[in-house]
Amino acid sequence: MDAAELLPLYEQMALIRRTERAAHDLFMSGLVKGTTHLAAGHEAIAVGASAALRPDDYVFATYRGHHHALARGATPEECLAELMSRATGLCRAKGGSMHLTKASVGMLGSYAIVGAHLPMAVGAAWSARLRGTEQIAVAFFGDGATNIGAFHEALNLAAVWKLPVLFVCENNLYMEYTPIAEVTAVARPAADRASAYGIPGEVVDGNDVVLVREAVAGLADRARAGEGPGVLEALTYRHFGHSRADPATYRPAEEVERWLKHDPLDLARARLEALGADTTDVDARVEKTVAAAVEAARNAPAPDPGEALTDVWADGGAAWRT
Ligand SMILES: Cc1ncc(C[n+]2csc(CCOP(=O)(O)OP(=O)(O)O)c2C)c(N)n1
Repeated sequence: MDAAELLPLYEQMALIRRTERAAHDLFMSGLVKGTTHLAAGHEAIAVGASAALRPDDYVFATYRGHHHALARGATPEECLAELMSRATGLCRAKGGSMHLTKASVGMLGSYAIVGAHLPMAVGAAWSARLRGTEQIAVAFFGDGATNIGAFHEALNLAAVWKLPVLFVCENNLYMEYTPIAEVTAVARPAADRASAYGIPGEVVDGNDVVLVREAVAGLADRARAGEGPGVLEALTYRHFGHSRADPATYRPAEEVERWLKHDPLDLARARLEALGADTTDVDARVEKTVAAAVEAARNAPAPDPGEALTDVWADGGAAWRT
C-alpha cells in the first residue's frame, strides 16, 4: 500500500482514537447517558475492513461499536451527541453508545446482546443473495461471542447456504474481566472453530490496518464470487477497561505494556514514515475536528419529547403478516 492510500486510513484511525478519548472524558464528566464501551486500540480492524468493503455492504457491530460507525462514515459530532442523548445524535438520542446505527452508510447497528447480531448478518447476506446485488454482510464481534450458541448457529447456516457473510472476531483476549483462554477449548476461539463448519478461518494482526484490509479483501472477494462465508480472527487489545470506568486492573502490567507498544496508530505511522510521509497535518486536523465535535455536541439541544415514539417501529408493510 502506498502513502496516498495509507494516509486516509491513518486519518480515520486517528479520528476514532481522538473521538474515543473525548467519549471517555465526557463519560468521566458525567455527560454520557448510560454506559459506554470504548474501542481505542481496535481502530485498525474497523478501518482496514471498511477500506476493503463496498459502500453498500452491510456492517453489524457490538455495543463496542463506535469505531465501526465512524469508519463507515458517521461523524464524531453525531456519535458524541448520541452518547450525550442530544437531538443531533446519530439516532436522535434513541440509541446511545451501545446502539449506534446509520443505515444510509450500511451501518446496520450495534447490538448489546452478545452474539445476537451474527444471525442478523446472515439474514442480511441472504437478502443480498435473493436480490442478486453482490453485497456482503460483515458481523464484528468479540472473542466472548464465540462461546455463545448464536455464533455457531450463524456459522452453520451461512455455510449450508453458502452466504456472502464475513464473521470478524475482534479478539482482545478478554471478555468482560475473564481471559478468553481460561474458558475456551481452542487457542483461536473464532478461527479454530471455522473448520468445524467448512469455513476458511484466518488469523490476522488486528492492529495492522494494511494486513486487516488485505485479509478482509480476500475473504470479501470469495464471498462476492459465491464461494461462501469467511471467518477472520483479528488479534488486538483494548486500551481502556471493558466499560464505564473499569480500570482493567485484572490485566498483567507487562501484557498491557507489550500491547501498548504494538499500537495500531504507531504501526501505521511507522509505515508512513518509511514511505516518506508525515502525519503532522493529519494529527492537527483530527484534533480540530474532534474538539469542534465535542463543543457542538455539548451545546446541542435535548431531544423533543414529542418525538419519543417516532422511528421506533418499521412496519415494512403488512403483507408479510398472516
Ligand atoms: C447474551 C449476553 N450475555 C451476557 C452479556 C453481558 N456482557 C456484556 S459484554 C460481555 C463480554 C463480551 O466479551 P467479548 O465478546 O469478548 O467482547 P468485548 O467486550 O471484549 O469486545 C458480557 C458477558 C450480554 N450483554 N449478552
